[in-house]
Amino acid sequence: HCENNTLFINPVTSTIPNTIAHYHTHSISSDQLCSAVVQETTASITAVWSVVRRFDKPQAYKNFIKSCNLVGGNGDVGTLREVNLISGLPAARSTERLEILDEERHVISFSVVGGDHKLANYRSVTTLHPSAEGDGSGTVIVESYVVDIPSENTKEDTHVFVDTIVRCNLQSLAQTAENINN
Ligand code: A9S
Repeated sequence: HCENNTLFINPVTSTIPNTIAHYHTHSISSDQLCSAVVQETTASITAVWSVVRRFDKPQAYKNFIKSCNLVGGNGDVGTLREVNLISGLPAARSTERLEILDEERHVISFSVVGGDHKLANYRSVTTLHPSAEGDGSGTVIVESYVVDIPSENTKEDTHVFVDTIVRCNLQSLAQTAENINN
């Protein structure tokens, strides 16, 4: 299990209600790793959710993505997307499946099911929570993930690599949402 890496990595995540905490509790095998990134924003949950819920449009905030096409499904759980990455990365494309889309609880999850990259069995869960910071109308974004450790890489290198990408994505998500007026 990965409770130490996810739920208690940052004091702010201890404010996550028990009904949501299980989404960030992953059981992993010894050849996998799990971690979580937390991002606070002054943007409202409504604004953040409007961006992050778009499984068909990850390029709205993920800067490593050039374009995206749905290749199966109609937006429900099980829908597949083909993501084309910007040049200069060690990969060109990734095929991803929508696993959870909970509009009430603000939970979205996807898994990686194909592509020319090394992140096998990648799965992430993103949840949104009211922020106690400032006037209380902001959002805490929590994204946890599980991934296989590639045989040619160390656990630590994989951890740093993926955490860096997720942190970039969440900073961009916060910025994108802050530019929306609601
Ligand atoms: O897209 C995400 O939410 C998260 C990650 C970690 C995506 C990683 C990535 O798209 C690259 C940035 C190209 C790195 C994939 C699927 C594989 C990589 O090697």
